[in-house]
Amino acid sequence: MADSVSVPPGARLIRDFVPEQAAERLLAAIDASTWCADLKRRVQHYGWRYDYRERRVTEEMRLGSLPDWLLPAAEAVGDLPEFDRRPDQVIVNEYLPGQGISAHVDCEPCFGPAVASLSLGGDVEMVFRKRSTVERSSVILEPAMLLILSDEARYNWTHEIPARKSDMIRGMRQPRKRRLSLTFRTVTL
Ligand SMILES: O=C(O)CCC(=O)C(=O)O
Repeated sequence: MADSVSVPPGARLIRDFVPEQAAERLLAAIDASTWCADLKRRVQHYGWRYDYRERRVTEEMRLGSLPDWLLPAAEAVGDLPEFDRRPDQVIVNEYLPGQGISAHVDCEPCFGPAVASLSLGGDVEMVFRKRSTVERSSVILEPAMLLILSDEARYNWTHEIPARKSDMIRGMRQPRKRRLSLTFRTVTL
């Protein structure tokens, strides 16, 4: 159940991080790009490829600069106090109803001390669990909302999106819609 905004220490939410037109431009650019379908959900990697199985990024995995259409959002993320520079790696995740992402902490040696996720499309519940305890919290991620994970939330809590077809939102069970997330990271090699 996730009716209240409850995020772990070190996590921060920014509503309306991108204006509607910018969100539409991002969606159009993503939908015009090539998807990788190796996982249960489709993804696009920019800047650097990430190896999910080995949990690593190496020099050979550099893809190049971020595309122009990602730069305004990457600049804005890089200007946040949690970030020490502009992100140079972005993974776009597509979640269709019933799809999610299992509990994880973003690769610690691969990426810098802050990661951010911009939501587009439908609402979804994200669940946080404190490692080695039973503490849990959750939040509904809304379109155009940016979630930033730093400090405790980045290292001591897992985050996940349960793979289901609906979520409880403001007391009502709501069917999921297609959701996209753009996840911004700094590669630390
Ligand atoms: O979809 C999201 O907002 C989070 C994605 C995520 O946790 C990841 O790509 O590692």
